Amino acid sequence: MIGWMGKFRALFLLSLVALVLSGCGKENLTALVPKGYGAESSMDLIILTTVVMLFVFLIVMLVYVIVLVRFRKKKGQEDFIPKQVEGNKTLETIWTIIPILLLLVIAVPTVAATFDLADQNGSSEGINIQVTGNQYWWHFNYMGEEIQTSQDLYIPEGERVYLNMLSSDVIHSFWVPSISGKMDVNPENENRMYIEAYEEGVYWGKCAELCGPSHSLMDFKVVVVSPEEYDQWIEDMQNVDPEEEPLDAVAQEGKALFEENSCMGCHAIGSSPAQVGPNLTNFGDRSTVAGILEPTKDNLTTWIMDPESIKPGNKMTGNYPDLTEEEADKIAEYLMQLQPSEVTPDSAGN
Ligand code: HEC
Ligand SMILES: [Cu+2]
Repeated sequence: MIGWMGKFRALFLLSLVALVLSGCGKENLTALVPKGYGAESSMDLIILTTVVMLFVFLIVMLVYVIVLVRFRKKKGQEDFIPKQVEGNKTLETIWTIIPILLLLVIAVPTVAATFDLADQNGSSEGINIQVTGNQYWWHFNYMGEEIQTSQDLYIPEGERVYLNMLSSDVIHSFWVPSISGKMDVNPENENRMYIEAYEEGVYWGKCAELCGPSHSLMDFKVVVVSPEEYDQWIEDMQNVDPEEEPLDAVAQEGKALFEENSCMGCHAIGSSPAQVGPNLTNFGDRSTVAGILEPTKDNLTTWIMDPESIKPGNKMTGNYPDLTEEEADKIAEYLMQLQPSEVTPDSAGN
């Protein structure tokens, strides 16, 4: 038997857990603090449906309490049977019509928002990016710009960016909660959506469809910069010449090792569309290593030596010659020096 103290303690623990867990949301990874058009439109619907549900809950509770109090068995009236309202047409009509009205209140704005978010009218003049989902990383091809990049998606603040999405393997789902709703990324049948961010910053993206052992590590970032910085970034990326990168002596050695150890078989540096692995053109500017680790040289060396320990089941593991720590370190030095632009996640704030 749990006494009232026990019950109280359980309730207290439960409230504590709720309080602590509610702190788990990250500000740049929550649909509840919308920073973009799609997220705002979802938030409006979340508020609307919550208000409707709360309204229904309160009315039902009110009726419930009234019935409990008024029709409870009273002393001396044990045999009293209240008036029976079974088959009352008026009542039945009312409680059929009210839910229909409530559903309409929810359905009309929901359907309107769905059509609005699927609108592709501006796509011919707007920025178009081909998004490719891969186990367990994201590739971005800026159409018409000759720019290929991975993991960090740069977009200008306040502009609609049209995404055309396909997967190279299994079904993934593209989700940047702060900016927009999610969209499945299929191996066939291109899905399209647009995103529009209101505020500069770095927003977290997630794969939202179970796609393999490292699914939960399939993170990416959306880097929202001012329109001027965006143009600057595009120009910097277009002007990259992998052969002309300024590198120090160690990085030069790293570059040679990178070329000797079949890294180039999967990774492109520059605008070539090779896509077995992430494009590394601006790797030194990245907000992460492999989408999830802090962008430090140590983390990068660990990744190069043993990617399996970081992302189980990834497609790099075991597909290149063994490296000594010294070699991995030199390659890491080279990759960290690939910094073609002044416009970076750091310059975009947080
Ligand atoms: C068989 C293809 C293949 C080869 C060969 C290969 N990689 Fe990779 N690499 C990948 C894939 C796939 C990923 C993405 C893994 C993931 O995140 O799931 C990756 C990820 C990376 C990343 C992280 C990229 C990012 O955007 O954060 C780095 C750095 C990297 N590889 C370096 C190397 C180096 C250095 C070599 C050579 C020693 C190499 N790779 C050889 C396929 C390959
Ligand atoms: Cu995925």
